[in-house]
Amino acid sequence: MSTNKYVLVTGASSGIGRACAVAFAKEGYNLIITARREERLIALKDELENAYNIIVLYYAFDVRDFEAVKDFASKLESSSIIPYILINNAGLAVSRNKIQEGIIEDWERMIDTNVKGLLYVSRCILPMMIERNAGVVLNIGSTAGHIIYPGGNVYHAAKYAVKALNEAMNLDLVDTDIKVCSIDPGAVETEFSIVRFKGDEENAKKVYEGYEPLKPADIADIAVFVASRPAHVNIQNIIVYPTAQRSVYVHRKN
Ligand code: NDP
Ligand code: 8X3
Repeated sequence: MSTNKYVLVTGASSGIGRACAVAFAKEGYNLIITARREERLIALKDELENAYNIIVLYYAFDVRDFEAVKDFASKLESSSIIPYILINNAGLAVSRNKIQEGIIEDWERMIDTNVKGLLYVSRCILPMMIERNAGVVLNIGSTAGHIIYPGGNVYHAAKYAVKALNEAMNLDLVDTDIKVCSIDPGAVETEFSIVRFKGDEENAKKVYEGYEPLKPADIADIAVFVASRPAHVNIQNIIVYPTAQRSVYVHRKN
């Protein structure tokens, strides 16, 4: 049965964001799903509305485009739709070059999406949530925001920034009832590595060989758990690795 509350998920067309949409739909939440690939959003809307008898709104835009984000937020506002849960998930890594060999465009995609995109969406949506004085922000950070591996440089910088922004958001919202948590996974098998290796599926597959990585649904379970704690309980950070990964070390069989 619908809770009448809306969950806004950025990056809902794939991976962790898609799994979060499915998990919250199962809990009876209505959804606002966003990403750039509109056809995937439409297919997800159809699937979830049919399966769970909820309302799913979709908006296709690029989180790097502040005008598009503003326009999206004002459409919600003019329909009096205020997200109860905001999942800042849209993000990516591009390449694993050393800094001295880095590609500027890749750096800009990572910083603009993971850091500025998260800020743009938060800047436009938080005022509505503050006015209602309720809700939960889930920032999808990464273990890459806690420890560095070779070639990760700018992706790490972006995810360290997400860690900083999560802490800052907690402080900035201390006089509200809005809770803020960064969920920081290690390796999750999604399209992440295909994007990182620019469509090279063979190389992407190797990232997850010889051990059992996390699944997107594992992260979505955690998101539902964090969001469903009592009002006075604010889990501010969760770090989760596959059992075969400790820190940057992955134990692969064979
Ligand atoms: P996927 O590539 O499967 O999904 C990424 C999602 O982000 C897609 O829905 C994509 O949609 C969206 N997205 C990317 N760029 C933009 C943009 N400019 N504007 C709007 N949406 C965008 O990867 P994951 O599910 O793995 O990644 C989700 C988050 O989880 C990211 O923040 C990532 O850093 C983080 N993470 C991932 C881990 C992993 O091992 N997979 C581990 C730790 C954290 P579209 O292309 O349609 O716009
Ligand atoms: C994505 C996972 O292992 O590249 O944040 O840091 S990893």
